[in-house]
Amino acid sequence: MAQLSFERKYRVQGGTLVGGDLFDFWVGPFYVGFFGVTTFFFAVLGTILIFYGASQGDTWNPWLISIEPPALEYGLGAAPLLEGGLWQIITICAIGAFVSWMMREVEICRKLGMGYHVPFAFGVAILAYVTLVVIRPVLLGAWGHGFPYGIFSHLDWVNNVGYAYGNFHYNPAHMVAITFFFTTCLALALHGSLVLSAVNPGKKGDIIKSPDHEDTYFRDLIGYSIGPLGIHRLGLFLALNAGLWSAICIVISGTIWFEEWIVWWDWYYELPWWRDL
Ligand code: UQ2
Repeated sequence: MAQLSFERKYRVQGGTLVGGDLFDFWVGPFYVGFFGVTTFFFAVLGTILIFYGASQGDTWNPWLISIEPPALEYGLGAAPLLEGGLWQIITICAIGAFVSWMMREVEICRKLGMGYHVPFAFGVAILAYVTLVVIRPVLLGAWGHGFPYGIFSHLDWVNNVGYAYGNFHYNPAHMVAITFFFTTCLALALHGSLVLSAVNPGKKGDIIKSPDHEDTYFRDLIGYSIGPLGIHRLGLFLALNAGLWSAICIVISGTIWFEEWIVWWDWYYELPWWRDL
């Protein structure tokens, strides 16, 4: 279907959650909607504040610019603009923009009569970010536990918070998260290569192969095919769990676990059948 007639068919009215028909229009290829307006508002305001913060800092080197969260002494209170207040407002803008974007995805799902898988998946990504800058700081009692908004500075933050618990790779939830990230890569490499091998089989003029061929390939190889729908369920499951366990591994650090992570493994030699040997 040509792009123009395709758009005429799918640019359907309705499905909005807020604003009725008021924002139910497109700007070029982009659906707007109430949440398009709020996404734009928060994104522009947050970006302006980042540039303002940078202008008040001591560098324009893009690697080194950093918007710092408040000092721990401010606790969960509001800080002056240049002492973490900007970070607090920028965080509100970021969450406002991310959630608006997700709700705009929901409206597009409703418009097209589709499932909510895309906004749900994005919601898990938002949850990971909110865990870092809201949930864990609130549980620890200070906004200063959030991470700074800068390229190198957030790397330093990850490094320092990691070493605060010894070697973070001993964190079992971190291990699970990494395993999900790696398995996500494996699944996407298998899926991408399999689909390309079927749809782009070689010589020009060859007829493309079908999902039957894809199934047969893996049945020949390992005796099992998860199927063309199943691989996408598996992929979504793996990717969402990567984000979810990342959020879990950091939120348990300092809230329910306070020592170096390697100590957690003491449960193993404290098992009853050899603890008293
Ligand atoms: C598959 C299938 C696809 C795929 C892939 C498989 C026809 C086009 C990649 C094979 C996947 C399997 C066997 C699961 C692998 C398990 C893990 C944890 C990586 O069967 O259906 O659809 O793309």
